[in-house]
Amino acid sequence: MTTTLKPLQEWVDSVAELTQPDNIHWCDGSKAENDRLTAEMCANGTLSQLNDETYPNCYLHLSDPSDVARVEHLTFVCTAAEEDAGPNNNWMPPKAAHEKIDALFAGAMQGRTLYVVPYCMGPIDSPYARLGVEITDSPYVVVNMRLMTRMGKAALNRIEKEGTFVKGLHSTGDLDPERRFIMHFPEELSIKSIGSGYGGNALLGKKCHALRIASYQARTEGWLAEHMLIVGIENPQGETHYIACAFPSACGKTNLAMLIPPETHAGWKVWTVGDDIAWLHLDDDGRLRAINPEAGYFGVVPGTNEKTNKNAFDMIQRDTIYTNVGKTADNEPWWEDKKSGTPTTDWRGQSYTKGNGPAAHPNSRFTVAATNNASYSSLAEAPEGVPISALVFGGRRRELAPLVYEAKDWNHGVLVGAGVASETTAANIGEVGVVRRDPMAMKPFCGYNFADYWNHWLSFSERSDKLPRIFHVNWFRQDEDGTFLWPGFGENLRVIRWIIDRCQNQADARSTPIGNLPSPADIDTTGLDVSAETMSTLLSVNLDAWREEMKAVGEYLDSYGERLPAALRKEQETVLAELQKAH
Ligand code: GTP
Ligand code: SPV
Ligand code: MN
Repeated sequence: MTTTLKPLQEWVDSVAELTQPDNIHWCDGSKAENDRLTAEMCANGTLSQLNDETYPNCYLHLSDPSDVARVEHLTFVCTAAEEDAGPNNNWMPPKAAHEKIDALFAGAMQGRTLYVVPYCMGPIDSPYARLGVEITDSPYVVVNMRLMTRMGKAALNRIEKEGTFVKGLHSTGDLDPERRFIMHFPEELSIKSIGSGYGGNALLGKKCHALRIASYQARTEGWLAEHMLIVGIENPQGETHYIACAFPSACGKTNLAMLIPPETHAGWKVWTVGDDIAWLHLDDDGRLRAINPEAGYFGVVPGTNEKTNKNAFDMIQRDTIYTNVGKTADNEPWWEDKKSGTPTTDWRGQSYTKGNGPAAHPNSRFTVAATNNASYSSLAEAPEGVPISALVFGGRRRELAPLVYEAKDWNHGVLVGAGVASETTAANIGEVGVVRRDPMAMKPFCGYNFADYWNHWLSFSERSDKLPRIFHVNWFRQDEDGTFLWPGFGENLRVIRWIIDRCQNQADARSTPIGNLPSPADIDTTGLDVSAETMSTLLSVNLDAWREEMKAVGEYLDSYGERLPAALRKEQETVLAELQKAH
């Protein structure tokens, strides 16, 4: 296979000249191709097959111990003007960036095969879908891209018809963190990544294309590319409402996207459209519609069990690539909180001993096709997407942020999103558990200046009067002993119900300076072991603490300087003034 599209052929030729591979293979996405690559990787140790009786068609990949998460400090947005990348991104001038990274690509594929991976982000027949081609020297990336995107022949056909595609060049290089860079050139619709084989750094369709490059395109074209799950909530009357939720990495998107309703909620159903990324467009009627650009899940493994996330637990019993989990003596995958089995080997491939760190890396991941998920929505492949009733922001905060509150209107909702703060997680290399600002859960993923991004968000209120309402949730409040106050997981449906009822003007709320909150009686806690006192803690607003928070949000916004939209600063001033008045 090659291509009739001249610019694509020329690009592949020029990359081959630079990187000097032994072979070039154009991926067609077939099962036969996948089987051959999998067999080759099993033979050379890149993959090992897990217990085929209990985990049919499941494989384990152990990555280099230095290469287990995204690397925000090595991720760059290279726009011509530094201001366009903004204070939220690392920046390098495009010319210098190309020179630096091309020097690392020179000869990098010697002794390896160069794979050309055409892919489509979004349903293949959707007008909202976008195309890309990833060149990689990693067969592990190829088999992951086959699960995560619509990859192969059909994508190439559409690329040849449209002529436009995002160029992504990837090599695992020598895995030396000193020679690892993830670079984005939004003005050229291109990505260059070297030195890592890990998910977000290497599966270029995901964070690099579908968020960083796409967010940049979305701004000029009038849509949004967001770090959001998309889920349909069906009530016992058979009505389904779709919501999209932005939570930072490892803060509960996959879990919420496929939650199992609690036993007290007979007749409720949950339908997964997406678990990580949403592309949102205004339709002709002014309604916001969402598609999931992905075709699979690259999800956090630890913590997944029959109680917390049964749909995920079941779907990863077969056809799954595990990355950096432990193993049992029976050659089954094992991770912390799996609740069954005993680990004998850890994620480094060494024999497991208690007290010597976890068996599974905290950011170990599963890769699995969305069609394996029992709650996969019948509208997940709809070319026109699903209509969104509510947008929900969230963070992981042991203090301060209530269980749920509703923004007063769209512009206030943009402030709520811009002010999101969350404790850092193992999804990025770096310190874990430190509260930082993560606006709209997009801090690591916005491909341009956050000031311009907020301006773009604000502009939607002038374009439509049918926008979804905006909310903020926090499943992660803790008491002094570090125990979670809210049971979370499936029980989160109780909070989602209030959100949907609010959207239909069917639920009460009390107005506070930070937004509208339910009273404890407005959340159905039937059958739940949460005391009235805890509920009132979860649903209270600490005015003193919030005054400090709102001042900090103001300082944060000011750090964006002249480009900061005045309307956003005004929202912050209004909330702060109300907090001061309430004092
Ligand atoms: P990325 O894939 O990194 O974008 O993460 P995500 O937002 O999809 O996070 P995920 O759903 O995988 O959850 C990450 C971790 O948070 C897992 O260990 C979950 O078990 C845990 N978690 C998810 N939801 C809840 C909840 O409601 N309460 C508590 N306490 N923990 C949760
Ligand atoms: C995240 O870190 O938000 C992820 C995993 O979803 S990765 O694809 O590595 O970005
Ligand atoms: Mn994510």
